[in-house]
Amino acid sequence: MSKKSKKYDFGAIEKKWQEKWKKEKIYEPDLEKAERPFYNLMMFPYPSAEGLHVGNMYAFTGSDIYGRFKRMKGYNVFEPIGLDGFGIHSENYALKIGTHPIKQSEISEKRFYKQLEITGNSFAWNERVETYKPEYYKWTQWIFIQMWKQGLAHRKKQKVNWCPSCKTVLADEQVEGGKCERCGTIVIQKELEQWFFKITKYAEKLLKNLDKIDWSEKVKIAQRNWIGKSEGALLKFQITNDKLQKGNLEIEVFTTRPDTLFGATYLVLSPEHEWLKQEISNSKSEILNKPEIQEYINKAKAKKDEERIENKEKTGVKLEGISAVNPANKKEIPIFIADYVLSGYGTGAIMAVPAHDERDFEFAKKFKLGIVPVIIPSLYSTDTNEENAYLKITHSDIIERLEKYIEKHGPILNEGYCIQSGEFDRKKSEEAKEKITKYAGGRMHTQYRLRDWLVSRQRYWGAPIPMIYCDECAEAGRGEHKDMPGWYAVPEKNLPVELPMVKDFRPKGKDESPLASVKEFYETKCPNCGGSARRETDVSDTFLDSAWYYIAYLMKAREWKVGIEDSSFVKQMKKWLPVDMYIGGAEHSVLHLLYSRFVTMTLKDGGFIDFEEPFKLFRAHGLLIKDGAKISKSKGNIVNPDDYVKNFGADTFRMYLMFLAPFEQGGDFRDQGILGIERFLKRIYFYFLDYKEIGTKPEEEIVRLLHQTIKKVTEDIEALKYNTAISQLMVLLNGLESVSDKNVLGYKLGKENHKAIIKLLSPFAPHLAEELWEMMEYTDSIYEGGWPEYDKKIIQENVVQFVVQVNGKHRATITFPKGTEQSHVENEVKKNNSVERALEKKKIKKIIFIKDKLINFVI
Ligand code: ANZ
Ligand code: ZN
Repeated sequence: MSKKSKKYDFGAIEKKWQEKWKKEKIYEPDLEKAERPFYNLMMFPYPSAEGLHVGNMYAFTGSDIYGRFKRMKGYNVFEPIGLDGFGIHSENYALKIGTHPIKQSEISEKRFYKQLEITGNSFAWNERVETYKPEYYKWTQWIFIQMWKQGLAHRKKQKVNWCPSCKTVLADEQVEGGKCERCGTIVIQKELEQWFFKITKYAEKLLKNLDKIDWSEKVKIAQRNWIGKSEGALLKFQITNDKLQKGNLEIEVFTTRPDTLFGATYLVLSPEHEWLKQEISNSKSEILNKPEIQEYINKAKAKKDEERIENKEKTGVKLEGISAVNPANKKEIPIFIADYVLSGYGTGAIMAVPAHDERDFEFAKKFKLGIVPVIIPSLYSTDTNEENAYLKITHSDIIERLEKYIEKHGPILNEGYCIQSGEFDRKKSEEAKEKITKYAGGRMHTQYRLRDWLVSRQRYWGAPIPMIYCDECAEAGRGEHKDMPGWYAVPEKNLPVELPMVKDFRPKGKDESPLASVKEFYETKCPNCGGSARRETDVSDTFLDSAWYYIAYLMKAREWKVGIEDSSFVKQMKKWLPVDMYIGGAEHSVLHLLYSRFVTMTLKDGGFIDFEEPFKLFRAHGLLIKDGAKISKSKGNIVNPDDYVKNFGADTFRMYLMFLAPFEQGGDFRDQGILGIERFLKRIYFYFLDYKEIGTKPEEEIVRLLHQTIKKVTEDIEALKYNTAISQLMVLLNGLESVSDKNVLGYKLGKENHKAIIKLLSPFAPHLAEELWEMMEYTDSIYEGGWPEYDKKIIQENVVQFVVQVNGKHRATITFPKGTEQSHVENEVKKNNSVERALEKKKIKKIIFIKDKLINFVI
């Protein structure tokens, strides 16, 4: 029977190898003994019952290719998988379809793992973890307690984001463009007491360490922006009127431009400013227009921050009856409240410098307030001598010109030189910052935009926060932290605090969790006095679950028998952590990726681990697009990977996804493209099926192509440019098939070279590669003997380095194929910049050409 009649039966091939991999546990490294550990991690998925979508598969495949490549290179690769099933996402889904989340999570889990099995990833299946299992969240709770012990967990009352649909508070990071990240409902503000983690204490470290880690630049930028470091000053302005005694009342502002203080012509408070609140309720207040102010405050409340910042039409109300004193020039200036000043940033009050700030300028124009320029950009001077130039610009008509300029073009935002600033005139604004701050009795201050992480949720489906509140101890002023009387952590030996089975798990919307109506749950004993006490009934944000999962996989490997604090676990963590390669979505830049870094830093400071950055290398993959939109349910362009795997095979589908574009860029999903990859894999299959060993010496040309391919595929995988690695494999196959005597020449490559070809293919199409290896009756394993190496000499053999001279002087060295004609060399080298410059467009008198070596232009 002719072999040709055989078909590429991917279904049978893939099933066969998946079973074999599972049975032989070849993707389970020995976590204790591994000599070359490589932790290859893909971002924790949070599937609901909708299961794996093509976006997950895209991410996982890209990560798996990298892991397989490292494995072939001789590393002991650990590539675990699990799922983050706690949280609003899963809970909302359970609510929607009317099953209990405990039950729904079982269904989703089964379905998800089953789907994953057919994708052919080299997962370490034994170490699967799920965040909603008590053995897992025991440690989530333990981490909460460490935060508490380190003084990083605290309760405070403040305006927080509230999703009216999910009926819970949300962290700043979970609000996207004013909407709930989970359900898309517009988020409102509520004043509530909540649990926070003091991530702000780590702002500087989170920022600085970014320079030390190798991460996708766009993610670093997003984190830098989110942390939002501003260097400036805190300045105090006295409040005054005829009756008020000077010096009693002060309002502090934060400014990044203390150099402009002499130009501050009014003060603005945010409508939520604390002092204002007191004044409104103070019957002896000097403010004369309280009702008008109260009305403005009420209106501002309803507006979201974004709206307030972006609003072109500035609004505000002047505080009648009082004014402030500019601490630099002692001039009295008016005070306003306006919603363009936010309460959550800086001190919630600003000094307004309309000549140099856009928003202040708009406001000043509308309310007809003074605009005093105090900075002049150096570009105004025409004289190169700074002193002379300065003399000219301080001339009064220049100030007039400056005022006119600002009137016409708006504020001058750049730094420059101080003018109209008393003794600071002539100083560079950069230098003046500190000096003016000191002069005005202020202090330099660094401000971060980052706010503390709100971690409590009024929901059911999460890890209960392991805290206990005792009324009696509170009244007596007892507690584990002075500033939080009555609060005690659950003793660690009593962990986990199990989430009880509660029939009615729906969020109530009464600012509390459904657990708050479950007596059996919340009634407990005070760890301090033994009296009756109440458990915290909020659960923690699911992002706390996923902040430490990279450690959980290693704990699961020890069957949860060791804890993070166990000395016997330290060795294992040292060996495997931090993670060597992490791949995931950039949409988690300020969620998971920031939280995870923070939690890791606190574990380091707690003395449990010896690194402070969890992921040495992080690469963000791109997004899959279909019909011009990101693939998502709301866009109605969902692609179910199961169908494609069934119809085309996992190998084809994997390779197709990776062929779309560079992995970090994402790609445009189109059905037609799959057929091309399917054909390609078929051709490879039949190429090997027809293989006959021929004893003659391999053709130089085809060996070179192979070595060029090894080089390209190796470098491209390293750079996650899987698409061009795949196209190079296509070029290789074309070469193998198209050399003159199709059925002979390619095969002349010999056994070792053919092994190399299969290995190059294996990260992309792992099942087919194994099948070919077996078909060829190679007796060693495909994983032995390492990744193919290329020979530099073979690649370069037919190229030469041409020395290019102009009048005998070396100008460039340029590579050409051996034997290139003079005319071609001449044309090409003239395009080189330094050669072109040396020739100066002059007439060439003579050309000396030495074949494969040198070209010299005489001009
Ligand atoms: C005076 C000034 C003069 C300012 C000037 C800017 C330019 P970043 O870089 O974002 O930190 N500001 C301070 N607190 C604010 C708040 N709660 N709401 C709205 N705006 C606030 O910006 C800091 C600058 O934003 C501060 O410096 C302040 O305006 C304003 F020529 O003070 B500046
Ligand atoms: Zn007590």
